[in-house]
Amino acid sequence: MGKDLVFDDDPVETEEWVQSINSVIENAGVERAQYILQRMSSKVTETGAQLPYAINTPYRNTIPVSKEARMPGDLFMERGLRSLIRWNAMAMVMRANMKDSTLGGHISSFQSSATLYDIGFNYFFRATTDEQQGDLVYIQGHSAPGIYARSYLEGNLTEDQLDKFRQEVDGDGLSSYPHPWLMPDYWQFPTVSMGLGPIQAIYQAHIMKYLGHRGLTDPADRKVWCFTGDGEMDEPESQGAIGLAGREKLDNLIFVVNCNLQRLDGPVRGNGKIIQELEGSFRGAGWNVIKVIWGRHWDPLFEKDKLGLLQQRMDEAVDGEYQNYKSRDGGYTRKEFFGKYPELLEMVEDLSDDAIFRLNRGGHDPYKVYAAYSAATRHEGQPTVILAKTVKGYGLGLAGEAQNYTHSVKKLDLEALKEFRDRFDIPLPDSDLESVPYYRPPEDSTEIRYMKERRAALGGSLPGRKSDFEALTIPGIDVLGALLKGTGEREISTTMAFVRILSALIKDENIGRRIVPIVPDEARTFGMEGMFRQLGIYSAVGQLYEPTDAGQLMYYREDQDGQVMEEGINEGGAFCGWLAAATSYSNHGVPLIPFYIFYSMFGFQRVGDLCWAAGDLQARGFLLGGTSGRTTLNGEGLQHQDGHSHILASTVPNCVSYDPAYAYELAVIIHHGLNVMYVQKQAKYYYITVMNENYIQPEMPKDCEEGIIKGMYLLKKNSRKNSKKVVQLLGSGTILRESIAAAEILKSEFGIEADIWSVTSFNELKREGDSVSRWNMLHPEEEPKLSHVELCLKDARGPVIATTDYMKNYADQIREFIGSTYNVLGTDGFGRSDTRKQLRNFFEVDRYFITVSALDALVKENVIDGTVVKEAIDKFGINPDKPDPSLL
Ligand SMILES: Cc1ncc(C[n+]2csc(CCOP(=O)(O)OP(=O)(O)O)c2C)c(N)n1
Ligand SMILES: [Mg+2]
Repeated sequence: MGKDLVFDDDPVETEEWVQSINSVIENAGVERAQYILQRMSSKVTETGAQLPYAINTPYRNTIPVSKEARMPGDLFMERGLRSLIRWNAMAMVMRANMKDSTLGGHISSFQSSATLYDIGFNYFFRATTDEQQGDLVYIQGHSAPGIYARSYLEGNLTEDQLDKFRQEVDGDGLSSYPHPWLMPDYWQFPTVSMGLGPIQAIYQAHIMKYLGHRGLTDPADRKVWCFTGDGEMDEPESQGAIGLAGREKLDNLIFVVNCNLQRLDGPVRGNGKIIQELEGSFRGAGWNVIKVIWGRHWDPLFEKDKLGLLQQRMDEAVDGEYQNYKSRDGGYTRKEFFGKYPELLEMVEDLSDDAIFRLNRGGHDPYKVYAAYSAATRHEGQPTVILAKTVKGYGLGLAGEAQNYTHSVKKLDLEALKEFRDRFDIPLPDSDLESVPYYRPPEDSTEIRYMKERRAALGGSLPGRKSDFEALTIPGIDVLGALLKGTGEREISTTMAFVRILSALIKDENIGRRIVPIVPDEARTFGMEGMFRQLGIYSAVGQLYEPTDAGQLMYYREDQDGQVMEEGINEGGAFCGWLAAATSYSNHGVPLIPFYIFYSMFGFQRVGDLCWAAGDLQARGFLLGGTSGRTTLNGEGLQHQDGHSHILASTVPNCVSYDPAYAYELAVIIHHGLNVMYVQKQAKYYYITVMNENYIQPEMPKDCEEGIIKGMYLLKKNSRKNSKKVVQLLGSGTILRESIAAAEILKSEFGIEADIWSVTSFNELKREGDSVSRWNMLHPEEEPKLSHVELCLKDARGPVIATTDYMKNYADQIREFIGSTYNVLGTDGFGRSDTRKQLRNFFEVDRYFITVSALDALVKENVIDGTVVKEAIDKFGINPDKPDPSLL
């Protein structure tokens, strides 16, 4: 690294160099100066030296005063309105906690970002109207009170509603954080799980470009704004996809990082500088970086800083010290910051301690923020990140401005309230303060009119979400007719069946173009490479090279209007691409049908929190968990074999999940899902597992569609009337085939008849069953209803044995609805690599274990004697002391 700038052993020589570059700037312009510096730095790097500011610029604003776009509005009016927003935001949190101190809420985060939002709302964020598609704004989750407070002033929320902050159970309360599920006409994006906002915003911008390139929308200069905290930037999701944004040149994307230098517990980078660190990361990823560090009160001091000493002091102070300057007072800052160099002390000798304290940070200066936003919205060819320095708990003064505990402040005592009121000129007398009332100027006041005019000029109020969309025309199931007929002698997997379904749907004239196939570098795994040439892989720049397989039928074709989204090895990102496409009906008014196919092990397990957010977002689309099943994907071993994704899928209330065994089941489910989501417009999304095991796909039996959708249907009735030795075998996924084989063994070896049920979804059976039980409990005097499982098994006899390639819990969920002995076989424990046959024996889900379990169930029901079980165990060569696979 270069020498510390403080120790200059030849200031005269340094000054000569500085003067030379100054004269180049004056005579030939900045670009020429840049060129010369580039040549010089290139020369120096020949020696192997690392240049100090290769990626970072000094700790000052990126936009020089001379280049700042001028904010056109009324500074004082806006400050007044902002102060009211600050007050009301604080009041709503306090009032909720006065009612019940467990309700919680945050005051300090919004106080630090009030100006950042205000400038956006006053000048930049456009709403959707008949004429324009609005901007999409991801709001920092715990700044929600400030957004509600603005809506209140704009007249879109009432005081009653503000008083129901965080009290949602009885109706129109306001949700704690942005949740479209709970406020579907208001919030667009759930952001409060740190990191999910940034990664979603990046893919939102990506999909916006995709839609534009494919001619499905005209994105014009629509923007995606993402507000995030500096602490939040530590989440891998926050920065994990910034490379994609740079590479894809997403100039429709603007990040605003609220750098208040603090997170929940304390400083984000006490010993360093978060802004400099983020500058390096984002610039390295190809972003346009705009630092907004200092407010305009510093400008005259910079003017005086001929020697660069002020800059040097700014560069050397660390964030922990910057936090101290704001947590204490101007006298402290004079001594500790300026006091380090006598020249700097002299520079501020005319300033009072108060004036020093008021030397503002960039993120609190409307002019500086406006200039940054203006530059960001005009910047082409790169995404922009604005790194705005602020103070956490700005204005809280006594109550904890810039203190380490600031994040958790939920109330102000009377003294602090008075101080806050005075600082922001809120027209409330002392006598009113105790109850912390809201304050809204009269409807016809100049303030309210000003505020409304600003929004009217931008198309109306925000936030606002559109729930409705024009239903799609879904073709009849006959387009999937080939899948319903079975494959004759040919053995194929359900994955292959899925690819056929997808190909058939893509050919449909109504919905074909709206289908978005998404893969995370796994298309070949799923046999989808044919789509590369047929549909093209989306690339914003087309294809700048000839692919090595150009001569082949299924070559790797990239295209600007390619339909397939090949997102690389990035399940989180690919999922967010799916999410953006799955919510396009709301954000673009264009319903899309995204199919995201991935290794099922790397879905819910990997990006579960995003799957939860997808429910909140009311995403519509299909997730396909490929190569699923703990024993069906065999050779890949422990980290690949999924025996639990269905259990995780069941935790998302509006995710409908299926584990089909046969191609026709898959076809029926997908076709039904299309109708549910895009015709009936139910807010659901689908998770379906598909397998890589090849077998003959049979023709669809008659009248089973309803059962397939409900989760269970009778595949084959083998039991005869009056026979006593009968069992019911339930199987799902490929393991259904083991149940079928077990039925044959039971019949031929033990004279036992087994009816076979294909269970397409234990999750759906459980949901429906619970809902029926609940109804029965609450309607004790009415005829009890029967769940689907009960209805199916009403006339069936004998014990029930369920087997799946998932954990036992998956099938065990329906125990309550089974009237007889219920044995469950599943694949609990860590997977390992081996043949399918070996694995199914290891996990005890093969035909022999199903047979043993069926016999055991008949013993429990006193139909046969225990010796028969022993006989079977011996016959199948099962070691009764075999270790328990769930413990290995
Ligand atoms: C994934 C996740 N982890 C933890 C939290 C809890 N949490 C909420 S806000 C916060 C601190 C946020 O700090 P920062 O991002 O700097 O935002 P600021 O409030 O300072 O603007 C934390 C840890 C969360 N909401 N999500
Ligand atoms: Mg912070």
